Formats: sequence, structure tokens, C-alpha cells
Amino acid sequence: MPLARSLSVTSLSGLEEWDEEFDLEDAVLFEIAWEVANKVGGIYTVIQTKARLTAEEWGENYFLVGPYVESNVRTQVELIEPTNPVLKRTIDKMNASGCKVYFGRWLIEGSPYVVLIDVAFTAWSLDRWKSELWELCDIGVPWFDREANDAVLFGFLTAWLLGEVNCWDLEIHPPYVVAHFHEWLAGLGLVLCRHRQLPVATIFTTHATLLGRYLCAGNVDFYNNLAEFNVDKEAGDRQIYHRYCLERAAAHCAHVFTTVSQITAIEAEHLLKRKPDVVTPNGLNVKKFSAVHEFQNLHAQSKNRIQEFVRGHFYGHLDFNLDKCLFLFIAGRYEFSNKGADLFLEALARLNYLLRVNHSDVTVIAFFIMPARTNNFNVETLKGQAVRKQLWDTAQTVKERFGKKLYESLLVGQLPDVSKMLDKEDFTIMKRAIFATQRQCQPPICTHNMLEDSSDPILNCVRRIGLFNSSADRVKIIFHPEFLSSTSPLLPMDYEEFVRGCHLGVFPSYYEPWGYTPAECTVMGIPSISTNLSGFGCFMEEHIADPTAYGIYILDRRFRGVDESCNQLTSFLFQFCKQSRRQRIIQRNRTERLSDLLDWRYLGRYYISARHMALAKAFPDTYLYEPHDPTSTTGFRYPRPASVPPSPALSRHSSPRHSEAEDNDEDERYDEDLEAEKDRVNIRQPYSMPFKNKLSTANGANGSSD
Ligand code: G6P
Ligand code: 1S3
Repeated sequence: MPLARSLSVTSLSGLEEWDEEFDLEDAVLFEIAWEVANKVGGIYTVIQTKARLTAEEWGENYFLVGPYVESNVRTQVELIEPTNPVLKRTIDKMNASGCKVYFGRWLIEGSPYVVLIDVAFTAWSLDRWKSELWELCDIGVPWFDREANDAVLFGFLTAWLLGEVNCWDLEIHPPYVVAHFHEWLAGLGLVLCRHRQLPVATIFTTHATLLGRYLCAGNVDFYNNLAEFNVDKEAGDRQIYHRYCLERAAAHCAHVFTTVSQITAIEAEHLLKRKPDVVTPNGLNVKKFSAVHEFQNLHAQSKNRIQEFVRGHFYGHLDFNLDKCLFLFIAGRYEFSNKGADLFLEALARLNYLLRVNHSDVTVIAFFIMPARTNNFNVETLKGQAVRKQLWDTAQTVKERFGKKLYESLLVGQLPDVSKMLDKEDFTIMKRAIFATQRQCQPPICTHNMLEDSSDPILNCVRRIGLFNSSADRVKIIFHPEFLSSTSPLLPMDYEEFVRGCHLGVFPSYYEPWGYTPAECTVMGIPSISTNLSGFGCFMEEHIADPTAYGIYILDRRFRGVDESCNQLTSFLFQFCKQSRRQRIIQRNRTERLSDLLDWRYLGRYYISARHMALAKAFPDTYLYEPHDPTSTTGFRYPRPASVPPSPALSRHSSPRHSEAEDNDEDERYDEDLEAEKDRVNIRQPYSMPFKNKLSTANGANGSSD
């Protein structure tokens, strides 16, 4: 019998030394999710970004298990022979029994191994497995729910896989298996592992509760009634009772139950009736630049490309100064009210009014990047880009003709007669190009032909608030109902480039267990608005003394009514519009400085903690886990930046105001670096301290030394 080992969470810098303290050589980790190498939503981002750190920790003993989707495999996975003999035997055995299981390397950072299961290939077992499920726990899955049918197939197949993996050769001691299941779609595998009493340490992570998502999307005062819901009835009313049962069973069967934020932990406690053991906030792979101006330069480059698109989109109506134009955006799954698109539109209407009555010279362009059903780009939008290109070509032609005449004049030793440099033909070409920019209609709101135009919530809201991109409006709207791609003929940018080029991300979500979009903005140094109903917003509120000063605006949607929240959002937007360029640059520097907090190198510790807790619960003779309040993510707090005045009222602006006219790039660079240095000196000490505190607490509890 191996000796009992002590398990604790060590400091950020201590991660590399993990092996010394916790010998995981005998342990194997399987992470099971429907979104492994299969992008559907946020869980894909969690698994994909976390893979590098987890692969570093577990090496050859880390396997991701997901569904086989041919189109994804072709572009993301290198299929290979299983490297591990036990896994090879398992896969061969399953394939010989009528399954199709593949093994490969997922071509992402960390190159983790993936086991991909073709669930459709085993569909012949569906009825049998459904009856087994009914016999086992009275969960009846209706034939028409395709997603739930897939969940049944995936669940039985993953439990089969884990069962086979445990049939180890007798001469070798079987490994200690940790199986981490994500979301209800993968949850049945966990339930079956427990029912079959497999020697597996199980973890279940919910990234949102089914019922929470459905209830919030309806007209329900969710957070004030969390304790009151009759969960079975609510699930039944929404025809998701069977899904809900699968989710709740997984949460209850797991050795360790986790979720992504404190707010979802409370929700899970009420709706799934189990309090999560660990909160595992979502991280990102942070790419650090050696000098701050590098990411600022990237902002300027990407902004230029967005400006080009705007030139085309608003051709014939470019009566605003592009240099004073701010780009705002909201992006994500198209859940109109859950993601706060409703509040954003309403606040934009109010902002438009404020900018107009204050005679502001700022123009706001708000992008909505939310995929909906479309029939491709619309003609007017494509025409805009063609017109812009034609104007560019005309300018190039005239420039070349002009240059040639200038050159010839200089060759004969004469200064050119400027009045004769452009001839009649040049003017004709230019006039023709200008005539082509005439347009009878307003610049379009939507870039695509919508299939459900008349019932689309964003378009209907735009119709109601009357923001039609008219000249008088200071706020313009562009709805791009498709995720961005660098190969798009319209706006050829990928999402990351686009975010970098914008000024502010606006995510006023009502239901958001975590919220990757504002987190992604933060690591790219772009300020964002989130809410105190989102996991991200609450996390940042907890860890930053003055989030606003860092460009993290957190909207109160918990203690205020909708109208009040909308006013607060309007005020955030209006304050942002009043900032000078210099202030925006300084604010971006501060935002970017928070990125360490969202790095998996820091946040990965909560996953590590959950795994150790599960190992200790499943194999108590071998592993020992000393709890140290794992549900708490508190500890470190970023102080207010040294360069911010002490009054919160003044901290709205990151530094004393001055006019845009005073802005000068050289001065900006100098001030920017100075501010950065001041804040860095202020931050360095407290930043490293809490890790030490956590380390000493954990080590103290476990009696190991630092
Ligand atoms: C970056 C660039 C500067 C540019 C600025 C524009 O900081 O390094 O050269 O002036 O972005 O900022 P803005 O907020 O106006 O897009
Ligand atoms: C969920 O995806 P969503 O956008 O449907 O999981 C994400 C990853 O944990 C989370 O960030 C998001 O808030 C949830 O809502």
C-alpha cells in the first residue's frame, strides 16, 4: 500500500515544485466534456486554455475525453496510436465491441492527448441504455431530445472507457484515476461510475445550471427568489426535467462538486441542492509583452482596420470625425436579456440623448457580435466596402498621375505649377467616384440578411428606440450576427484583433456564471463593463480595491431595478466618452496590469485543489487532504493605483482631464510609462504577499515547509 501523502495548494511560483510534494506518478487524470475539441460555447475556452497548465502538471497521464466530430478532428486533431498500453488495449477492446473510439493529440498549447468517441456510431445501443437508465434511477429521456440522447450515449461510453481502464494488469498496481466531468452533457458518465463502484475519484463542474439559464431567460425575478423555486415543477414546466435530473444526479454523486463562481455556487446550492466544494474560477493563457507600448500599438493597428470598415459602412454619411469615434462592443451567445443586450441598447439610446444635448464631438459606434440565423451578408453592406475600395483606388490613380507630373517637372529643373498638377480628367475621375458614394438610405444596422428579421429582439429593440444610424445620432449601431473571422469579405478580423481595436467591451449580463468576454478584454488591456451578477464581475470586485480606476466597470444589477441599472450603465458610458485619449491610454495600461489575476498560472490552483480533494475522498488510505476553506477565492486585493486621486468621485477619470487638442503621442508615451512605473512600485509588494499567505496557511495546515 503506498504511503499516505499530504496534499495542499501551493503558491503560484510553487506550482513547478508540485511533484516533489505530491507524487502524482501513480495517478491518471481524465477530463471529460462535450466541448473537448468541439467548440460550442465557453466550456471549450476553459478546457482549451487550461490544457497547457494541466498537461505540464500531469504530463503523459492527462487525457481529455470528448465526442468525435469529423469536421473538428480534420482541423484540430492529429490522430495517432494510443501511447499508453492500457489505453490502447481499452480502445481496441471497445472498437472490437462495436464502438468507434479515436486517440490523438489536440493541436493546441500543451498538445494534450484526446480520446474521441463517435457517439452516433453506437446509436444502436441507445434504447437499451435508456432502459438501463430508467431501471437504475428512474430518469426517462424522451426520444425527441437529441442533445439528451447524445448525453446518454456519451455517458455510457465514457463509463465503459473508465471501467476498462481500471482493468489493469494484475502485476502492475492500478493507477489512481481522477475523472473530471464538465456540465450535464457529460454528467451521466460520472453517475454510472459511482453506480458501478469504479475506483475513480470523480469531480463534477457545472458552468451554469440548466434551470438557472432557463429561468433567467424568462420573465422571472431570479436572484430574489432563488430559495423559493419549486425546482421539479419549474424543470417540468420547461420540459427539461430529464436533463435537470441528469445534472442533479451528477452533482450529488461526485466526490467533489465545483462551479465557476461564488454567485453560481449559491445558485447551485438552491437549484441543485448541493453546495459546491470548490469554486474554480476560469482563467486564460496570458501573453505578456515585454513593454507596455507593444499592446498599445496593437490597439492602434487593429483600430485602423475597424476604421476602414466603418469608412465603407457609413459611405456617403461620414459626417463625423473618425478620430473622435469610440468603438464599443458586446459579443457572445445570442441570449438577448441574459447577456444584457436589452440593457445595452436602452443605455445607448440614453447616451445618444446625452451626447446630443451636450453637443459632444464624440461619436460612438456600438457593435453587436451575436450569431443569429441569417442568409449571408446583405448587398448594401457589401456595396459599402466596394465603394470604399473604389475611392481608395481612385485616390491611388490620381496620386500616381500627380506624382508623374511632379517628377517630370523636377527632371527639367522646374518647380511645378501646382494649379496645373490636376487636369480635367483627374477631376472627372474624382467626381465620378464621389457620385458613387451617394446613397438614398441610411447606413444599415445589420450587416446580414436576417432570417427572422421581424421578430429579432435586437432589431425590434432598435426599431423601438429609433437609433437608425442617422446623421443627427451620436450613437450608431452595427449588428454583425455572425462570429468574426479573418477570412470574412466584410470585416476580415478575428475576434482577438477586433477586441484589441475597440475601446470598451460592454457586457451587462443578467445571467453569467463566469463571463469570458470581459476577462478576454482585460488580458488584452481593453476596459470593460460587467455586472455584479456575473462571476467575473464579482471576482474582480473582490480582488480590486477600485475596479473602475483599472477600467473594470461593474454594473449593479443585483440591488437596483432595471431602470436604475440602465441609468448607471448610461453614466459609465457617458463618463467613458468624456475621457481624453491620454486618459484612455493610461486606463488601458492599468487594465492590462490586472491580467496576472486571470492567468491559469494563478487560477489553476483551484482545479488542483479540487483534484486533490477528490483523490483524498476516493482513496483515503493513500491521499490526505487538509481543507483550507477551498470555497474561498479571497485573499489578494489589487490596491487603488497610486496615480489615482483618493476620492472615488475623482477616480472615474484616471488622471486630471485635459483636452484632446493637448494630446501628443510622445508626451503620452512618457506619461504612460511614468504612471505605469508608479503603479507597478505600488503593486509589487501586496501582489506577491497573498500567495505567500495562502502558501503558509496551506503548509501550516499540512505541516510541510515552504
Ligand atoms: C495607442 C497607440 C497610440 C494611439 C492610441 C489611440 O496607445 O500607441 O499611438 O494614439 O492608442 O488611443 P485611442 O484610445 O484614441 O484609440
Ligand atoms: C457558460 O457558457 P455560457 O456563455 O453559456 O460557461 C462559461 C465557461 O465556464 C462561462 O464563462 C459562462 O458564463 C457560461 O455561460
